[in-house]
Amino acid sequence: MKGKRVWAVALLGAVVGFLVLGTERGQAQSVKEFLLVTGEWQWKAKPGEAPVVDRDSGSVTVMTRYTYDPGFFVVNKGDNVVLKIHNLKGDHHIVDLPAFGINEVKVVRGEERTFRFKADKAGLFVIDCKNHVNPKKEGPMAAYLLVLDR
Ligand SMILES: [Cu+2]
Repeated sequence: MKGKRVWAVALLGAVVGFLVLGTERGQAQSVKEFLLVTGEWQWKAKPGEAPVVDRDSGSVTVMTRYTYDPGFFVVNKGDNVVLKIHNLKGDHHIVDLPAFGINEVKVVRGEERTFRFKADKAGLFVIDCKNHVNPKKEGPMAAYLLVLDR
């Protein structure tokens, strides 16, 4: 009788251990997929309307900025990230996220590019566009990836 109880406890332990390890393994292989689109924002003065002050160019009657949308997303360290970037606005953008091996990849209007990487380090990372780097170039154009350490 005592021997059967030991085997039952051992079997229960094995099942619990399998479930816990299986769950952890499942989390480690989590895939997070995001679709970012490029956006274009423009302000244009109507007749008689006062100009606005651009921080670099001074008074202007037209101002354009490019963005990634969404501009912020969060994953866990260890996640496999699938990042799709669809250029809906703008002639081309140059996507740059060197921390995860994306180095100045051109995405032309209408094109959707898919990038895959493992978020193997925690921190806040900038997805830059190297075409729209400052206000004179209708930027900065950036999205932010927060990788949580767990
Ligand atoms: Cu851009």
